[in-house]
Amino acid sequence: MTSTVHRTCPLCEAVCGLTLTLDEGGHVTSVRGDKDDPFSKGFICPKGASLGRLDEDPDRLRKPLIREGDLWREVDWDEAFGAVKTALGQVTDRQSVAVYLGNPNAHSMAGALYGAPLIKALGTRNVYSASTADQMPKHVASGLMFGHPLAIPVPDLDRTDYLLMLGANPLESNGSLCTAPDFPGRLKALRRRGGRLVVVDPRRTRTAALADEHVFVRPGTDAYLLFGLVHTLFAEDLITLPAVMDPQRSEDVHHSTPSGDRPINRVNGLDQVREAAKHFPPESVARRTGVPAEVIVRLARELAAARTAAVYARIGTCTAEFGTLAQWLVDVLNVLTGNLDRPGGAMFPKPATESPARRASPASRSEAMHSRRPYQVGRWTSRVRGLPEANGELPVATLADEIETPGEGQIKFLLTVAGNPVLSAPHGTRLDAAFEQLDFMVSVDPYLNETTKHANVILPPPRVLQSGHYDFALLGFAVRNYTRYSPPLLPLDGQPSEAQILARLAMIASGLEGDLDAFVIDQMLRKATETPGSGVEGRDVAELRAALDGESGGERRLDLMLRLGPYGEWAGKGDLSLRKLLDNPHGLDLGPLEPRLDEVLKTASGLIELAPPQLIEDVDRLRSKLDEEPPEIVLIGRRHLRSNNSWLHNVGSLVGGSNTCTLQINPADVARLGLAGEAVVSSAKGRLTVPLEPTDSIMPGVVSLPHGWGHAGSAQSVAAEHAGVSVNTLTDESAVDVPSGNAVFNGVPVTISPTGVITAH
Ligand SMILES: Nc1nc2c(c(=O)[nH]1)N[C@H]1C(S)=C(S)[C@@H](COP(=O)(O)OP(=O)(O)OC[C@H]3O[C@@H](n4cnc5c(=O)[nH]c(N)nc54)[C@H](O)[C@@H]3O)O[C@H]1N2
Ligand SMILES: Nc1nc2c(c(=O)[nH]1)N[C@H]1C(S)=C(S)[C@@H](COP(=O)(O)OP(=O)(O)OC[C@H]3O[C@@H](n4cnc5c(=O)[nH]c(N)nc54)[C@H](O)[C@@H]3O)O[C@H]1N2
Ligand code: SF4
Ligand SMILES: [Mo]
Repeated sequence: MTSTVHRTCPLCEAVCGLTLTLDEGGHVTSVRGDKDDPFSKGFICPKGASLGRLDEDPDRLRKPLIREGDLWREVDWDEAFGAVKTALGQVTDRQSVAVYLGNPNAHSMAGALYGAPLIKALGTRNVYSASTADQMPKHVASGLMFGHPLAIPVPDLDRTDYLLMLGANPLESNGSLCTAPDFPGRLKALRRRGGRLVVVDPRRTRTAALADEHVFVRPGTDAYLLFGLVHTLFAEDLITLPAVMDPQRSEDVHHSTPSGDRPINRVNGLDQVREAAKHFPPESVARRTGVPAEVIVRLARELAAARTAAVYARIGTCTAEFGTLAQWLVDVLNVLTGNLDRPGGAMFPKPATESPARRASPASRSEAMHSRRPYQVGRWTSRVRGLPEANGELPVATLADEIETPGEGQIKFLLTVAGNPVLSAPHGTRLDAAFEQLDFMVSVDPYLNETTKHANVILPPPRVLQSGHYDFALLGFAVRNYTRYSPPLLPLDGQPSEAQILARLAMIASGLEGDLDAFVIDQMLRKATETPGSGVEGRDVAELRAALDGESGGERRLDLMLRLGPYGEWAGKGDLSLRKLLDNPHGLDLGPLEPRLDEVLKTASGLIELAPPQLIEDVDRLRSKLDEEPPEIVLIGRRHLRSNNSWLHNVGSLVGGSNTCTLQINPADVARLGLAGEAVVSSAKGRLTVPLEPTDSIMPGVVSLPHGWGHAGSAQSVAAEHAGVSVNTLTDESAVDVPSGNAVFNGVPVTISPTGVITAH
């Protein structure tokens, strides 16, 4: 007897619904797109189609491992947790403990629900994650402008008339910080309805090929380009939104209540932005970016003239020297063109599990407003390099410093959860050596890989199909409001769920006994019953707790969040609950995005802070390099549709073909440098020999190497055969985006020489 089941694909941000066929033994016999999913409507990509093979990869760990010297011993769960407990018990200073949370935490219920309690239980400020190798600039820009690091507007893809996209390649990545299953189809639909798509990228990507226009840009210079656009809007008086007024020059200062169509002052700092932009006229910016001045001027005019438009920028612009400035300017443009928070523009999603506090009405907020501390970065700094904290994390670019440098607070104990920083962090090769110096390391990971091989204990989560799935994080960036829950499809067979693994680690770290979920639920309920407008204000905690459904603590917490959410049965505006999601296994459409700026804004002023002082200060750094001569050759990254950072290279159907670790290089550079076949790429940090892939789709003076490779000698048999090299041998951890501390992967200066000829860098 086979069975047909439905679940969300956990492999990327597109959250596609999948329909799986399982045989009697619980093996996946087919994977298709779920046609009845109202969001993904049957879309699937090659990764989703391989979910069965990934789920049953024979190299996945099934039992915990303890390392003794170079040998690994399979142990039972109690022994594994016992070893962690003993080692943590010997730690006298909790600041010598560090945790690193990798990307799949954004895709798992365990990561979303247990990551924060685990960090709290560890009681350390040494918190690192893939976020500072990724989107931290966006959080910082949003935190400073809108008052909350998760107030991230997304392009209203299905309705916009004009999309300016920088440093993103959704035809390979399927989208990021913009959850949109079938991103390619949505872009085609945009063009079909007469809309215009402009892509800015140093490579003519598949996304660029699909666009109306592709603009080549010199890596790392997007902030200049965006400032050139802002400059033009001011210079040509193209700031069209009547509602945007500068309260500093207005009688009618803020805090007007939202009412109908009456224009409201919502913006602070217009003058400062205008002043800052004066330094970036299109002609100067053109020299730096390689984008002709007339193109910059035309793009600004087009943006302003479009009926609706959105600017969207992703990893190519984030992991760069001026990542936060670029992310800030993206939303400055969305504001100045009147496109923030309106249909067809850049809008704030309203996810089903959003907490009551996030959407407190302006009226109930006004009191709290004055006592609230504004969003801040750098509340503390890292010990060795003094880099700023952001969102409670320190930059992964300084993890090696903190392990290697003796003194109070030196990291001696490391916990990694779903991360592979040896391959993913800037200059990860240094971490490879640094991890050897640790007293103890624990990894929660299904694979023995480049990072986890340094661990003393590896705790593997169960198979994908044994885990429940809810996209707590990603649905907050969805281009339509939507919700879907996938319960576990197969029983656990005596091993703990990943949620239980993380919860048990948290209990070990806190030294407390009891049920972590019950504790969290009570805390949330107490807060909600005290929050005006939560829908349960004044109600009895015990009674509410007893009403919750769910087979596990995680499910009960999901039920609580859904009920308290904006569509929840307790919030009074809907009837969402876990039960309702279980009854609707294909997911539920919750409608198009709606304007909601008043709910979202959490700044102390109650206004959009268009010119946060920290960012205006960083503009000086940008200005100081405006006339700098660019390096002769710079390195950037890229992604491939059949890959996923460092960890899908062990699935045979996904490696090979065009998914290989090659150096894309312009044929003019190949000829100029006298290269053939392979070449040696050198940076300030390292050197690699790589096969060349000459292509005129990349700008001269720019080369591209994907990340996540470098599996030589891996315990994963397929990955070892397709080893490739790690680009993060070359990247430089000493370079960071200043406001966010984010890693710089794009625009790394390199030299290239024929094999056999080594040039000094
Ligand atoms: N040069 C360069 N470097 C980059 C980037 C780049 O563009 N260029 N991109 C950066 C970006 S955007 C990111 S997000 C980071 C990613 O950085 P990381 O998160 O450190 O790296 P991943 O390769 O995603 O590693 C994921 C790990 O999680 C494990 N895993 C998979 N599923 C699960 C699960 O369900 N539970 C658990 N516990 N573990 C699981 C995998 O085996 C793997 O070890 O890399 C960054 N590094
Ligand atoms: N198939 C697949 N999907 C993935 C992943 C994967 O590894 N494989 N990883 C996931 C993760 S963790 C993330 S964060 C997302 C990322 O999602 P995207 O942001 O869409 O990532 P990329 O496909 O790397 O596209 C980045 C583009 O930026 C360009 N670029 C490089 N430098 C610059 C620059 O300085 N300026 C500009 N304007 N462009 C530049 C690159 O050429 C590339 O085309 O993808 C996710 N989805
Ligand atoms: S696009 Fe992403 S979510 Fe959809 S099937 Fe592919 S990997 Fe899964
Ligand atoms: Mo990422």
